[in-house]
Amino acid sequence: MDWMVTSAADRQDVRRRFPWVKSVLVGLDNYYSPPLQASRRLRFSRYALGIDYHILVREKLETALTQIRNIDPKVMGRVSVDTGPIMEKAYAEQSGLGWIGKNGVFIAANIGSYCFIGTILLSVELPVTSVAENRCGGCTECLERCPTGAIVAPGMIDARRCLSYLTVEKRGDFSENEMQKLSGWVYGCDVCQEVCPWNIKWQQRTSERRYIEKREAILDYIELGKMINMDKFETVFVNSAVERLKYERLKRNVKAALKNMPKL
Ligand code: B12
Repeated sequence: MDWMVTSAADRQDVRRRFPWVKSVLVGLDNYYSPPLQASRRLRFSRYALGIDYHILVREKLETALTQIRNIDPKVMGRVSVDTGPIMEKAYAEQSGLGWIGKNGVFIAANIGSYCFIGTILLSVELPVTSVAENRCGGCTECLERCPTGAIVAPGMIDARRCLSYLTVEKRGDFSENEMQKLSGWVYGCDVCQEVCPWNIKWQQRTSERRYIEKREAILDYIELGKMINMDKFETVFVNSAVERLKYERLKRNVKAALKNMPKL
C-alpha cells in the first residue's frame, strides 16, 4: 500500500489534483447483513457478500451527478469511490453525518459503521456542514476485542496488523504469528464493528439486495475448506470485491484459517 505514502499530500487537499473543486458531496450506503448461523466455521466480512461496492456506489453517485447536471449543466463533477486520492472518512466526518470511531471506521448517526462511503467532487459552493459530536466517549470495546491489537490508539490503526489488510492486501505467506491470529477470518474482518455498541444499537439489514446476493454461494464455497477450486472461484466471485484477491490468495487464507481455528 505504498500509494498511501506517495499520495499523502494529494490526500490532504483534493484541490492539488483537481483545482476546480469547491465542494465535496459525501454519500453513504448501508451494507449491513445479520451474522450467519454459528455452524459456519470460517468468517467472511459483510462488505464483500455481494456485488462489488466500487460498482454499486459509483452507479448511484453517477446518477446523482447526472441529476445535478440536469439542474445546472455548467457544473463540473467527478465521482470517487475508495480508489481516488481522497480521505473519504475525513470528508464524511466533515459532512456532519457522523464521526470517525476509535475503531478507525466512520460511524454514521442512526446507521452505524456498516456503510460504504463515496464522494462527488463539485465545482460549486455548497452550504458548509458542521462536524458531528464524537460519541465514542469512554468505550474501548473495539481496541480490546481486535484479534491482533491493530487499533494501537483511538482511531489509529496499525494496518500491518489488521486482519483486513492481512487477508485482503498482504501478498506472500503469513508468518506463524499472523496465522495464529486469523480467528477464522478468510476475507476482511468485522470484529471492531461487531463489538461496537453504536452498531448494536443502529445496525439494520441493507435494502440493497445486491450487497448480499452472493452470501450463501460464498459461504458454501469457503466451507469446502481445502477442497475449494479455481473454476468455482471465478463463478462465485464474478463482479465482487473478492475478484481482486484471486484464487491463490483466498486458498492461502482458507488453509491458514483452518489450520489455526479458534477452539470452540
Ligand atoms: C487503506 C484502506 C484500508 C487499510 C488501512 C485502514 C486505515 N484505517 O487506514 C485496511 C486494508 C487495513 C482497511 C481496512 C478496512 N477498511 Co478500508 N479503506 C482504506 C482506504 C482505501 C484508504 C484509507 C486511508 O487513506 N488510510 C490512511 C489513514 C492515514 O487515513 P484515514 O484512515 O482516512 O484516517 C485518517 C484521516 O481521516 C485523518 N483525518 C481525520 N480528519 C481529518 C481532516 C483533515 C483535514 C485531514 C487532512 C485528515 C483527517 O485522521 C485519520 C487518522 O490519521 C479507504 C478509502 C478512502 N479512499 O478513504 C477505505 C475505507 C476506509 N475502508 C473501508 C472499510 C469498510 C474497511 C473495513 C471495515 C473492511 C473489513 N471489514 O475488513 C476495514 C476496517 C479496518 C479499520 N478498523 O479501519 C471503508 C470504511 C467505510 C466507513 N464506514 O468508514 C472505506 C471508506 C472504503 C469505502 N469507500 O467505503 N482499509
